This record gives sequence, structure tokens and C-alpha cells, in this order.
Amino acid sequence: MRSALLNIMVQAATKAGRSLSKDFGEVENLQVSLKGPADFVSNADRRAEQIVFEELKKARPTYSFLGEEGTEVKGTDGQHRWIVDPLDGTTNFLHSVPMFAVAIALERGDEIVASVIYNPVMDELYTAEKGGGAWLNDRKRLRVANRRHLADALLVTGINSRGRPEDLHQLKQLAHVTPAVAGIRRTGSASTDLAWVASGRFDAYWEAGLAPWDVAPGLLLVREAGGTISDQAGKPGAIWTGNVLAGNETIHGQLSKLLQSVK
Ligand code: 2AM
Ligand code: CA
Repeated sequence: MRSALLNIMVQAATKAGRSLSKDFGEVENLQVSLKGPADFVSNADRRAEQIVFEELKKARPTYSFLGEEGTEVKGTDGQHRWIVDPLDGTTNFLHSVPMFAVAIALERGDEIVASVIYNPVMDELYTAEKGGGAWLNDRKRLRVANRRHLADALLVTGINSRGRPEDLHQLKQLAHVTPAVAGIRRTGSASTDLAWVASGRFDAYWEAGLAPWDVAPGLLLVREAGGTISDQAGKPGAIWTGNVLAGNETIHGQLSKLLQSVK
């Protein structure tokens, strides 16, 4: 059973998802046009944020709002804030790769209490509420994978090339981690990575240089699926530092050690 709050979040995410789905169908046609689809995708992104914003505002007019596309509203309610990525996986979307999601988290005080991550193409709706578990499409209760050895683990990460120190450090980490594990994947959508750690598809995820809306929705999913999420050194605050490590407790511990050994 979803709470009223989670229902509101699902409604907002699915409505924005329908809009993105429609636009996603158009992107392919635009690939051949001279101007390219970049402007079109920016508009799709902004439209999705507007839909999420309107839906959430209608239902909870006093809550604050923080969205990737620039919507930042301070509500009169000092306790609650929506943290939203209307299109996580923008580059995938631009290239007609169906790995992207609408991601919404609800912060109460200084903790995340509800999350929705929705991929409209795969029709995968991930939801979590604090204390209520993590779910896929309301039917399947999620549990992180139970592999015990890093050598058997399938990991996921993000590889960014903005030339920041964390991006260069990431390349060094890859050189150390790759030979130690069963495989490494990269989806291009941080919220998808975290949702897929929660569901056990991936054994662990790490990345740095992320924004709060990349991390907040997936954080609760991982926790409610029995996983551990922190920064790469095992400390809290991943949402705000953008430095993230998630997995089952054992793999999380092993990977944390390995990542920290990379100087
Ligand atoms: P986006 O698709 O919403 O931009 C991939 O490694 C992850 O990094 C994606 O979730 C992507 O989100 C995110 N990302 C891309 N550019 C970013 C930036 N400038 N700062 C933080 N995160 C970013
Ligand atoms: Ca994002």
C-alpha cells in the first residue's frame, strides 16, 4: 500500500514520464536533422520538470522544491522539500538509448523519507518509503544482491569527462577496480544505477562529482532494499558531497577499501 504522499510522487513521475516517452519517440526522427536534437531534448527536460513541479505543487503547495532544470522554490513549510531530476540520463535520451528516468525524492528535515524513480520506456517504477521497503512496479519487493566476493561482483559506475579532479581520479580507480571484479557497466543515469543496485542487478555502484538530485532518490531505495550507501570512505553525506558508494554491506566494505587505496 502506497501512502498518499507516495501516490502524489508516482502520479507526478508517471505524468512527466509520459511526456518524455512521447518526446523520446520524436528524438530518433530528429537525429538526421541539421540542427540536431539537443535543443529539442532541453525542451523535453524542462517540460518534464514543469510537469513534476506543477503536480507536486498542486498536491502540497507549501513544500520547497529543488530541481535540476533550475526550479528552486522555498516553501512556507520548513520541513519538506522535493528533490527532482526530471530527466536523469540526458545523453542517453539524446542518442535514443532507452536508459533514463524521472527521479523524485522527498526530504523531511535532514532525511529522505520517500523516493520514486521511473523509467517510462522500460516501464519500471521503483518506489521506496522509509520503513516500508523498496518496490518495483508495486509488486516486487527489492533486495540488494547477496554476493560476498568482489571477484564475483558486477559493478556500475559513471565515467565523466569534464576534466574535474574527480573525473581524472575515476579513471585511476577504474584501472584498479576492473581487474578485481566480474565486470563494470555504465548506464549514464545515476538514479538508474542506484535503483539497479537496490534490485540486485548490480552488486555495487560508485561515482563522484554528482548533484543532490542524482543521489537522493536512489539513496532511500538502496537503504530500503537492505543495502549500504555512503561516500567512498564509508562516511555519510553522499547526497551533498556527490561522492557515492552503494552495495550490500560486504561488497560495500571491500570496494571502499579498494577505492581508498587508489591515490
Ligand atoms: P543527467 O543525465 O541528469 O545530466 C552519469 O554519470 C550521471 O551524471 C547522470 O546521472 C547525469 O545526470 C549526471 N551528470 C551529468 N552532468 C552532470 C553534472 N554537471 N553534475 C552532476 N551530475 C551530472
Ligand atoms: Ca541527473
